[in-house]
Amino acid sequence: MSGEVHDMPFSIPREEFMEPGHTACHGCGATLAMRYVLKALGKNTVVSVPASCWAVIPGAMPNRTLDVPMVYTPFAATGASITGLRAAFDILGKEDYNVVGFAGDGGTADIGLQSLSGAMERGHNVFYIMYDNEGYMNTGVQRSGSTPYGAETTTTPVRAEKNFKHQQKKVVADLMMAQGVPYVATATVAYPEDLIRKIGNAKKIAGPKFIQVLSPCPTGWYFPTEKTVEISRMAVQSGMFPLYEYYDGKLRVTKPSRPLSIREYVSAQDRFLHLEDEDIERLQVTVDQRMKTLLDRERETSGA
Ligand SMILES: Cc1ncc(C[n+]2csc(CCOP(=O)(O)OP(=O)(O)O)c2C)c(N)n1
Repeated sequence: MSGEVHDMPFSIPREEFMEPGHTACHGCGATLAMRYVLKALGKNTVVSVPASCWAVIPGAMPNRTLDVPMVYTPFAATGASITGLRAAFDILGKEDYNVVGFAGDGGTADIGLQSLSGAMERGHNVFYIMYDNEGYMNTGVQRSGSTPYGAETTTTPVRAEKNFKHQQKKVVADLMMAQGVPYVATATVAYPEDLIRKIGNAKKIAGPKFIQVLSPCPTGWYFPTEKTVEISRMAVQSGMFPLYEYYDGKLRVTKPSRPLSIREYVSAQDRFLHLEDEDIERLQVTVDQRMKTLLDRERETSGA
């Protein structure tokens, strides 16, 4: 296993709850995210999925790729649907079932944010997994609140002017931490051990749990399909997507052991092809500031 995140001995559960034959694009990071989440949670799990890539990935009936029950929910309503499902499972005496919302970044950072925030605030025993591919990918690579500064999308087309996304990424995990959600973490598909271990920790908390999983998208980020895991790892090493875990009021941040520059990260994806030195520098400054804020918070909450 990689020494990047954890050097503890760890074994990934062998059982699979995703069958071959899904309809995702080649190299889809979001399929890995689902596969690892289900490995960590096991068969007593029900998944609620809103309009998104994951609404089409399982295929049309009678085909299916998941070996657990799945509910399709309206785009804005993942938070509401998981609290309803939780109540129903509890009434049926199935308290041991994991109820999981599994939504994209558009469905989480944008249209579903109030539903998510309400569900977390009401304190239900649910998981919310945001698979973050940094855009509305299922409908043709439109920008979302979670798209990073500098990225080209079909609604921020570069063409002749510098018309890329000029706003910074809205990080929903940071919002959830600020809201005081009992368990919040970030993870990515390059580090399955880290993701599975975090879900194991989250499981011990009988309340709301939010995990944001960076899930690179070769179709919308414009990189070769075999590089999904590599790009995901580079996002962590460059500080573009820091890995952390927050519970018991304490923040623990993973410091990249082989730091990369933002220039190295953006150079690997054509969605950033048009960026000039000053744009990359602006992104680097923001990334450094956010890392400093997280490390300061870690120090404060650890009492050190
Ligand atoms: C109320 C509503 N508005 C718009 C849509 C159209 N729609 C379906 S999927 C989607 C994009 C979803 O983006 P995201 O949540 O980021 O998931 P991804 O497609 O990237 O997996 C949109 C806009 C819809 N289904 N419902």
